[in-house]
Amino acid sequence: MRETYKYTSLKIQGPPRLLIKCFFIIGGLAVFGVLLIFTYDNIKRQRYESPFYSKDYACHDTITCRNKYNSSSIEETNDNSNQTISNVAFFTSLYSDEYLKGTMLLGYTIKKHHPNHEMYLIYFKEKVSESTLCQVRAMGWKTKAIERIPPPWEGAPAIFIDQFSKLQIWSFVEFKDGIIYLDSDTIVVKRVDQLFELIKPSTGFEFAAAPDVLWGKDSNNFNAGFMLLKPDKYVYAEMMRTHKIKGSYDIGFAEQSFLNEFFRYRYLRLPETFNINLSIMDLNPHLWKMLLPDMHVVHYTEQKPFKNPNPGIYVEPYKLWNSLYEEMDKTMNLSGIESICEKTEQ
Ligand SMILES: [Mn+2]
Repeated sequence: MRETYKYTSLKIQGPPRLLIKCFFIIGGLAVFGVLLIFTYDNIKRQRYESPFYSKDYACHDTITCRNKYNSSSIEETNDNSNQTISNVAFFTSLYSDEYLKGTMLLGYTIKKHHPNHEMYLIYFKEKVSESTLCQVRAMGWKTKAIERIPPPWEGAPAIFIDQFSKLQIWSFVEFKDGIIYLDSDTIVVKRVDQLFELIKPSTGFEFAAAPDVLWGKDSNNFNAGFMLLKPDKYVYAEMMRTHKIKGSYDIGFAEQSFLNEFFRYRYLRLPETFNINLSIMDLNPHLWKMLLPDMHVVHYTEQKPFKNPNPGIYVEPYKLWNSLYEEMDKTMNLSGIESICEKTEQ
């Protein structure tokens, strides 16, 4: 009898235990899932609660910023006004002598495709030597000393700590029809000045950039190494105010994160061929060959040929850079420029 009892009690008690276990496991998973959705939802919502879209409205273009700053001086410009070449310019930045070679080649490739455009280089007086300035001027860069804009709070990686300074380009309002900004680790392989058409007043656009490729993946953010922009003092004033709002963007990517938040709903997305990021090679080396005929600008993000001569996986991009550098050397006599400039410094 006892044994039968044991047997039956086990039989009765077994399945409920299993059910209870299952109930707890499923219940646990459900709670975890809900928490996950809740967290994700909160992260997502934070973006819309960002100060950039709050009641303390941040303006993002010439019209809204002029209204915000209560200016009555809204000039009517129309597309028939002659866009002279002096109203537009190319810009780059040089924050240390280390990037001299990059700046020289960028200048050479801009001039090769745009012989009549002006080129400006922004730099820090305390960080760039006279010899370097002399050499970039010989390449055709007009030099403009600027003040450094430091990262507004802690956390910007060392390689990006000077990058907020490039925001000053928005203050150069003499180039009212537009500026094309390029990092000094880029080269131009096809003309890009047709882009100025995209920001004529009738289009309603004032800012354009190409998507970033991050760790071999396409990104929702644009890359700030190539930008088409319209300088404006009110937009600039708003940038100077909003970039200091702590926590409103990821300081880890410095000015690029800030600009992405600032222009998130207003930027014109350019094809990636206007900013071919070296990291497409991590994604798929075949892409390089496929995109080569369409490339306008190549951006040596991950590895700079002028800092690291070993190409690693970037054989094709390095070939391109080196062949253009040789071409420049033959045309410009770089060692001649260098020796003249070194004399100037003494
Ligand atoms: Mn760069």
